[in-house]
Amino acid sequence: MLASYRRPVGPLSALAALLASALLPSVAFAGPDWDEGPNDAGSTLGTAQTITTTGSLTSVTGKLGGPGLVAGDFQDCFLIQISDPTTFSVTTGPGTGGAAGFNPMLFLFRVDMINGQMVAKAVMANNDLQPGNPQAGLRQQTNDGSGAFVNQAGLYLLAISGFGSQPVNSFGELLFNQAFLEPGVIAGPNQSSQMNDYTLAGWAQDGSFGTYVLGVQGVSGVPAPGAAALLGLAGLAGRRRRR
Ligand SMILES: [Ca+2]
Ligand SMILES: [Ca+2]
Repeated sequence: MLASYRRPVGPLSALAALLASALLPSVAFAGPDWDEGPNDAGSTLGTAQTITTTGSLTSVTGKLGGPGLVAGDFQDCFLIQISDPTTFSVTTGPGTGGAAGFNPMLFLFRVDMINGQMVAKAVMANNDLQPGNPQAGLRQQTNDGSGAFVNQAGLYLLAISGFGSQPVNSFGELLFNQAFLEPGVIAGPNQSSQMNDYTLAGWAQDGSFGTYVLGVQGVSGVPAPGAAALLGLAGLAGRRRRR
């Protein structure tokens, strides 16, 4: 009986089929877009927003709200999956705006496990794409001579702030080579010989703020099993250490 079952073809489904056949050829393939939405993406690994879209990601829209009654909003952090390091790029672009003078900076961190703790380790930073252009961008390779680059696919933390606000380690030391403040420079981690902690612990100060749209390539949503496994691993390690 199942083989003879057919959906009734009414005017509506016929119209839907017609629309689908008319629309399909003109719909360009594009990955999904992510919107920060009303729940603020935080400033640390623990409070980052996890991007969970299926497949490749095209854009991220969000807002740095600036000063607040309870807590300010000067940095937004997102957990992403870099799926293709060779084509990886993130660029602030048309659509940015908000408060006058908003001048975005971008930072990338590798999510890793150190002594059973999930940490975000400094990879690269950029302030201005080129002289006269305050928009920021990241790609696979740095160009400050550090040799830092996105060497493998996996879980990363992407952070955006406004000029003046940059990440520090638990000692309050700036995580990135300050050459990143020069237009056109994508810089790696701080080259100081004194540095021995390259993990994100906080932010040096507040910066400018506004709305933003990030154009993204080589990135996808974080696969649920991967994130769960990583978090599970952290929990397991924590339990082991307490014995
Ligand atoms: Ca925000
Ligand atoms: Ca900038």
